[in-house]
Amino acid sequence: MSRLYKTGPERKKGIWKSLVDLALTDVRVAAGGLDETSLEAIEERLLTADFGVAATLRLVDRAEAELRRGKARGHAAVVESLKAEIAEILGSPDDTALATATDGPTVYLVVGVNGVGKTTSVAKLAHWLAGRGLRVMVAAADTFRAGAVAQLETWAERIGVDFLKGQQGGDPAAVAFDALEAAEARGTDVVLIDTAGRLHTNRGLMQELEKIDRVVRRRIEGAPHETLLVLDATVGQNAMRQLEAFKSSVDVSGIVLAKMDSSARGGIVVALRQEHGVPVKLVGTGEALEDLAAFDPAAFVEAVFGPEP
Ligand SMILES: Nc1nc2c(ncn2[C@@H]2O[C@H](COP(=O)(O)OP(=O)(O)OP(=O)(O)O)[C@@H](O)[C@H]2O)c(=O)[nH]1
Ligand SMILES: [Mg+2]
Repeated sequence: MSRLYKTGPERKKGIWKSLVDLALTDVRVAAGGLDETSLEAIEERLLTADFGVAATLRLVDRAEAELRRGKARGHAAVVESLKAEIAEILGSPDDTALATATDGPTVYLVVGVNGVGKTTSVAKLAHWLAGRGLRVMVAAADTFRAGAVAQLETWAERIGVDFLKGQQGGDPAAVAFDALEAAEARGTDVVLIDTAGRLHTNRGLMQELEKIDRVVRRRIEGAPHETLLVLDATVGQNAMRQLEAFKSSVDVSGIVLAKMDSSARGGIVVALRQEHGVPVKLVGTGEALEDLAAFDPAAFVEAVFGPEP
């Protein structure tokens, strides 16, 4: 499925295609005249698409208010009002742009539970940034899983970016520290720190992450400029719990929603923002280096209910 998304605009639209299919049917049902039944249908579809309870209620309330304003306001008006409400939840495009340092290296710390796509996302992001002419370094602060360092090193070689590693089983905070030292010395533009997968319920590993974060903060003022939580788009509402838990340890500034190519439920983007105020900034759409897109709120809003009937 990942091969579906090949080029620019088509690829962008493609990311949210399945979500469109889901919501479209019900709003079309509503075209003949929105009533309680169609409101319920919209509610059900939003929940199925992972918008979450809070955002769903907010959206259905808005649709209901539109409905009360008069029968003349038909399907198109309801869709427009829902779009406006979603746009309001998602906020301005500035919120979804990656922050950069004003001086010295920009540092992104990449975190998340096991197997969600952290290392792949680091590689994709490094590839993207390097393609824009930036000098990039990837740091393997996953000293825990055997093979993790080699995995990142292989990507770094392929992309042609700087790579820094520590000792297997060593202190990941020390790797992060060394990476920042090296980045400053070499004039690196962006440092991407890949961390080990950790279950948010494992207190010891969460404390280790807090230490990495502390070391980065002390070493470079303003860093990390982004703490990116990678979430697997296929896990549904469990993503909310992961965000909640990581937020209590580190200052999660943005989300990389990986594996969106395998999920039909992109509403999680809205749920995460509505319930935790954290924006999705990047979307992973496959296993290849090119399969990463900047999250575009306007494109998302346009795609959710599909083209005008
Ligand atoms: N389809 C799809 N697969 C992905 C995507 N991102 C990552 N993967 C795959 O998911 C698997 C795990 O990816 P990794 O990047 O190793 O995940 P990780 O979070 O670094 O894993 P740990 O370091 O073990 O916690 C790999 O097989 C990746 O190819 C994506 O956007 N789409
Ligand atoms: Mg990894």
